[in-house]
Amino acid sequence: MADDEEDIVLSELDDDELVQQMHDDLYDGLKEEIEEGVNILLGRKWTPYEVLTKALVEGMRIVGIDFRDGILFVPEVLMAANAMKAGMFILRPLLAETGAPSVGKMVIGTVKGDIHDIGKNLVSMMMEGAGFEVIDLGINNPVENYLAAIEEHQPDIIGMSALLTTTMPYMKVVIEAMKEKGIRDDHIVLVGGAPLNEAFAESVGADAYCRDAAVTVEIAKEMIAERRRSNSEAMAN
Ligand code: B1M
Repeated sequence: MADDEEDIVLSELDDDELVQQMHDDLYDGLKEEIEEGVNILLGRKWTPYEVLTKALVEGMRIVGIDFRDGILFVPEVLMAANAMKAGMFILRPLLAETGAPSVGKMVIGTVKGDIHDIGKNLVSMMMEGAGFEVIDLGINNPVENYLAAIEEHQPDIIGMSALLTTTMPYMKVVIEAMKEKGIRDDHIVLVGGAPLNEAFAESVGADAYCRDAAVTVEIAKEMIAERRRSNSEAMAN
């Protein structure tokens, strides 16, 4: 590390410089610096959502490009992911601090064979922030975990995440199992993850593909409202 880099005092940087530095620190997997940067931006009255998207998610996007291009390898990306999670840990309660009554319940998990969880965690955080109750099943979930959680929690929404082209087909396994049990139409099924798209979501029988966490919240709210409208119409008739 160059001497001038050692001397950087995060709190003395202006907002743009600090965000740029946080992208570099995320890239280098510097957990404590990310925590410090997040706290400084919050202290400067940035909203938790701005900190999340501009400093953390954008930084991780850059990491992703260099991972794809073979410039970064798994251990480095793991360190970046840990630094990102440390930042998210600070933001989570702030994003969830709406105090709104639950607008619906979602069970979410990353599918079997897949251990990527940053995107899923972001979705959970944003959904909680929007007033949803979220039951997070974590990573590497076989179909049995989804079915057990559906039975236990009776959620409005089942969310599935997959980041690998090899694991995304597993979403169909879960949806088919729901069909076999006759419970598919009792729940809204939302899917997401970088390699997915709308055509894929349709092909596996999901209700919608969610491009990112903010879109997930919008779609979830719309679909729950629609479902409640048609249920009350059905009861009235
Ligand atoms: Co992995 N990895 N990785 N990785 N990794 C990718 C996905 C990859 C695209 C990198 C690349 O080559 N460019 C590539 C997949 C290629 C492919 O399948 N076509 C890849 C690979 C190959 C692998 C390994 C196989 C590498 C190896 O071992 N040789 C291995 C697989 C392990 C496994 O799962 N079995 C592996 C391992 C890892 C790490 C452990 C090192 C680490 C994960 C750490 C963790 O998650 N705790 C890691 C990471 C960090 C990545 C990248 C760099 C970043 C993923 C991420 O966190 N993005 C990723 C490259 C990339 O995606 N550009 C890559 C940030 C996050 C905010 O975005 O996850 O897309 P994302 O989530 C978004 C949306 O997609 C959406 O909303 C989120 C928030 O806006 N969304 C949902 C996601 N899930 C949703 C669920 C919903 C709704 C929306 O439900 C309703």
